[in-house]
Amino acid sequence: MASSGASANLWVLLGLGIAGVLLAARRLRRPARPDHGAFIARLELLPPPQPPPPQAPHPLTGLCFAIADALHVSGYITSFGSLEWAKTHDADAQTSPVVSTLVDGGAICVGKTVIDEMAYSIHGENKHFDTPTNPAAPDRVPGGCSSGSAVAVAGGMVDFALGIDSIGGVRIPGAYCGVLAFRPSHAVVSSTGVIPVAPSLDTIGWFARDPSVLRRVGHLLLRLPYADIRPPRHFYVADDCFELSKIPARRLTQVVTKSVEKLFGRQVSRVNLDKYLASKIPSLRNYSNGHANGDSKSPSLLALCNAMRLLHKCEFKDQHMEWINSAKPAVDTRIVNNLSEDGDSDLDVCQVARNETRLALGALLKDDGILVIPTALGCPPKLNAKELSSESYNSQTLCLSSLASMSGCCQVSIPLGTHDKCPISVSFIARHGGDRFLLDTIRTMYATIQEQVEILAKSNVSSKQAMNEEAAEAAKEKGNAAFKEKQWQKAVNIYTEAIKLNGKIATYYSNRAAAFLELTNYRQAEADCTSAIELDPKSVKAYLRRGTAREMMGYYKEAVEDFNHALVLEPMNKTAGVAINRLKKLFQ
Ligand SMILES: *[C@@H]1O[C@H](CO)[C@@H](O)[C@H](O)[C@H]1NC(C)=O
Ligand SMILES: *[C@@H]1O[C@H](CO)[C@@H](O)[C@H](O)[C@H]1NC(C)=O
Ligand SMILES: *[C@@H]1O[C@H](CO)[C@@H](O)[C@H](O)[C@H]1NC(C)=O
Ligand SMILES: *[C@@H]1O[C@H](CO)[C@@H](O)[C@H](O)[C@H]1NC(C)=O
Ligand SMILES: CC(=O)N[C@H]1CO[C@H](CO)[C@@H](O)[C@@H]1O
Repeated sequence: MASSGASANLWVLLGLGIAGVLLAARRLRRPARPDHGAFIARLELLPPPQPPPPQAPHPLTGLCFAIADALHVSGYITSFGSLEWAKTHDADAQTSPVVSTLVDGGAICVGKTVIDEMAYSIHGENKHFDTPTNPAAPDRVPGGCSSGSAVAVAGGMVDFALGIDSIGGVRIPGAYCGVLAFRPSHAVVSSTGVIPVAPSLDTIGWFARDPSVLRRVGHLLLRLPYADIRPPRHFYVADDCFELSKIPARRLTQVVTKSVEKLFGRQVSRVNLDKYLASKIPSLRNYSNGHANGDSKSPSLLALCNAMRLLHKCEFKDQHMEWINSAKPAVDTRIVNNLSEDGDSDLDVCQVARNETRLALGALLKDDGILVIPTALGCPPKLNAKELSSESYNSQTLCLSSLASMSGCCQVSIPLGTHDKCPISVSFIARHGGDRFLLDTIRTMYATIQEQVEILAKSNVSSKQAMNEEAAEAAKEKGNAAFKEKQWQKAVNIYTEAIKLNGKIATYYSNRAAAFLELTNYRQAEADCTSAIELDPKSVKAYLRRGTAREMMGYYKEAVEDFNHALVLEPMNKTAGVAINRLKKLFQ
């Protein structure tokens, strides 16, 4: 009994020690926050009772959702991502109609989520409320402005969430957090009861993990009657846009190409979008000049992006400059500085460009076409990275998002698994008004796309292996050449490379053993031969070489066994026979 008491004490001590280690490890990490810091306020808006049968239950029954804190809820102060804004505004009297529509449709609204300060940026960082943690890549930004909504969906806290998207505010956090993100056509979803950012670009978008949920929410918000699903007929992959991406283009496009082939039996078409737009948006022909990156490879896209940024800035100023002036020290200096840059001279050109862009994409896509582009440049930047404030990161990211923002077309960002451990995605764009077609297309294609992501991930592993095997064979040839030139040490080094690339080939070990024999390193030679024999028990050379190594080290008995084994495998081998005779004489 005494001993069992002692061992119980030991277990307690061990347990304490492990707990101590765990505590220490936890302290090193960022303190865990409830809900990844996605929420600003928790609330509960409950749906009305179900209608009595035989009427159908509410369409969103069983789903819960969150809203970006730019949408009003009666009785709550909307913070607009800024403590100062919250301090200087009263609680709202009216709930935004989009929110009421969803609640009336059967979904429960559970909270308001963090957005970038005044919904101005695309990064997802917020000093007032702290940056929500990206569940898919905790050391990277979640993307903005609707960061908290994307995080709430990615972290599984809600089924879907609303965000606002002017210059990418739903699409970018969707891409960075690895969830589906939908930006509807401009002005098809009511933005009443939502704080405006830049009205000619503003949309209310939504996030979901499940394409059916994405579509059900869409049907309600877009007030779509149910109708037959129309299959897409044309997919246009914008090759030049994929060149902007830092992810290998094939990793993104192959999944789409294969899925389209499998589901619709069609090939995708390739377009150079920049060239196409150059001919279709004459108003912007000179617009990329005189701006930063005027020598860009994508002058039309850059012009479009510059036009979008100008509209965004000017309209934002119209909405909020007065308040900013009254609250200045409490507003992020980066916002204030950006707003004080250049004049508003080209605003008319930008307005015309919006119309031209919508016409251009409408003419390309018609009723049944999908444009395929990357949603973002690549991995989300690391938290606090310098990249976030670099002009090239911002302008290239916004080039991609300006297509839908400027044309008013609808866009969905689709997660495509991970690359270098961070989420990556691709986007589908349909013409303005093609929202239902786009949502149907995603629901039809989503499972196949994810299947192809899996297949690609596997084939990539095997192709990596194949590449290593090839490289190992090439190294062996080089090793043999060095051996022929009697460069023993060099040969050893190169065979070592080959073994590192592919450790499963007996010849590499056996050849290195030959070089070790020349270097009179018998112990290594013996070890390599043993490895070679384990991999290939019929390697006569390995037995002969090990026999030689053992003979040189004075292990005659073992040496004879090796030579005998070689003779069994190759009865006529003179080298083996001669060696056995030599050793037998030694014994006599
Ligand atoms: C673009 O610039 C060229 C010469 O620099 C000029 O002739 C042309 O009118 C300009 N186009 C527009 C649309 O401003
Ligand atoms: C853009 O198009 C709309 C309708 O198609 C029209 O009312 C508006 O005047 C156009 N704006 C410009 C700047 O051309
Ligand atoms: C994995 O896939 C990517 C994208 O298709 C490609 O660029 C890369 O070379 C592949 N890796 C290997 C080892 O084949
Ligand atoms: C003995 O076998 C080895 C390995 O197969 C071979 O390289 C060598 O030429 C053979 N020697 C003779 C004399 O047959
Ligand atoms: C969001 C935005 O426009 N940010 C810009 C603010 O100004 C700096 C300096 O000009 C730019 O680098 C940012 O991209």
